This record gives sequence, C-alpha cells and structure tokens, in this order.
Amino acid sequence: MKITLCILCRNELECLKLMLPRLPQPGPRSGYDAWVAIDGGSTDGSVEFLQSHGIPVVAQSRRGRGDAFLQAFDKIDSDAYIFFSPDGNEDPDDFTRFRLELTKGADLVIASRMMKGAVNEEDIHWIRLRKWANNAFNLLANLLFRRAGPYITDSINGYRAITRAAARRLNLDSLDYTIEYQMTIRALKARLNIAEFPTHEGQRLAGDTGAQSIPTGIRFLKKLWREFRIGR
Ligand SMILES: Nc1nc2c(ncn2[C@@H]2O[C@H](COP(=O)(O)OP(=O)(O)OP(=O)(O)O)[C@@H](O)[C@H]2O)c(=O)[nH]1
Ligand SMILES: [Mg+2]
Repeated sequence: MKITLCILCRNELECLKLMLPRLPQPGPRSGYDAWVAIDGGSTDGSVEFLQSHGIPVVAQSRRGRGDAFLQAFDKIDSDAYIFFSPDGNEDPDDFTRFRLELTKGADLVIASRMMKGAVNEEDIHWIRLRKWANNAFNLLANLLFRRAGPYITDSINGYRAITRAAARRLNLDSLDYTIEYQMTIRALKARLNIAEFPTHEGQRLAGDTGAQSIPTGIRFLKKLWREFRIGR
C-alpha cells in the first residue's frame, strides 16, 4: 500500500523551519512512502523552503484548507493519504501508527486529542472552550449519524489518514475548515471502518491560526445541518 504524507501549508515558514528536521525521509520504516506539500497561496517563502528540501509542492488554485484535501485526492496518485499540519499541533511520532491502522484495514484513521491517553493543547488551561465545543460537535455527529462501530471521540481533528477508495466514495466538497467534520460524518453514514488512536497535541510553534473560533463554529453548525438534511 502506497501512503503519501500530505503537508498542508499556508504561510508556515517559521514552523516549517522547526518541523521539517523532525520528519523522517519517506521509506518503509517511516509511516509514508512519498511526501508532498499542498500550498494554499503562501507568500512567506514556504514553497521555496519546501522545494529546497526536496518536497514537491502542489499549488492550490482555490483558497481554503478543504480544497487542499480535494487537491490531494485529485492530483496525488496514492493508495492512502496522511494529512499533516506542520504548525506544531501534530506529533510526527504518530506516522507509523497511521500506517499500522491502514494496513489493518481502516478506511479512515483519526489521531484523537480526546480519548484516554491523549493530550489536547487546551489541557494546560482550566477553561477549555475549544475542546468543549469540539466535544459538542463530536456528540452531535455520533448521535445523528453513527449506526455501528465505536463512538468517534475526535470527529474534527485534521491529523488523519484516509484511503483513496474511501475518499472517492465520500464525494467530499467542503473547501474550508469543515472538511474533516464532513469526512467523518460521511464516513459514519457510509459505515466505513474508522479507527482512532490517542495523540499528544502540541502548541503552535509560531505564527497565527487561520481559523477564528466563532465563524468557524458557525460553519460547522451549517455543515452539520446540511449533512442532516441530505440524509444517508
Ligand atoms: N494547503 C493549505 N493549508 C492551509 C490552508 N489554511 C490553513 N492551512 C494549514 O492548515 C494547518 C492548520 O491551520 P491553522 O490555522 O493552524 O488552524 P488550527 O490548527 O485550527 O489553529 P491553531 O490553534 O493556530 O493551530 C496549518 O498548517 C495551516 O498552514 C489552506 O488554505 N491551504
Ligand atoms: Mg494548528
């Protein structure tokens, strides 16, 4: 099974400088056989930096994190894809875990920041607004769409892998930060084999988020309503 690491990036030069040295070369002993970056219009030199490290870059023609996923499915020939944000939130030590779950037959593998043994970036605070909101979205997705299989504890996390066959089947079309939620909901509807494992979410290494909490939350609610209306 050929697995490709897809590095999702928009203006992450400072983070890439810290993160790239931590990524193993593609090969049988790392979690992936090839790597590629998908860039959403960086203007800070991220693209040149990635290329100088031998990582091919796919440039998006449209804006949005969701579009980056769609570009991967469309343009990158692979049996499965691991999606990775190099901003420090996601732990490179997990790559081999994705390969393990994919080879065991999972269609979709999610690194969970919520299940037993996991660490969420907000766990260092008393008030964990983002985590609580995420858990509310988890509850709704499970209540409304789960018919079989285990409770999904982190339906939103971007750190995930999916097979090409599953991605084709789900017909995803979210262009923004709701892509992962749509993917999880549609995988639940289609009764795909979803595996989760606990991960340790780190703090952002540098720079700022592109996802503002309230507008993104409203988009999630709209997406949930749309998936509910579409039905099975
Ligand atoms: N290819 C691509 N990547 C994007 C786009 N928007 C955001 N990203 C990347 O997606 C990753 C996650 O985006 P963030 O803005 O960090 O969102 P977040 O992880 O919810 O927020 P933080 O708490 O700041 O980490 C980062 O690596 C971004 O560079 C886009 O339009 N295209
Ligand atoms: Mg992040």
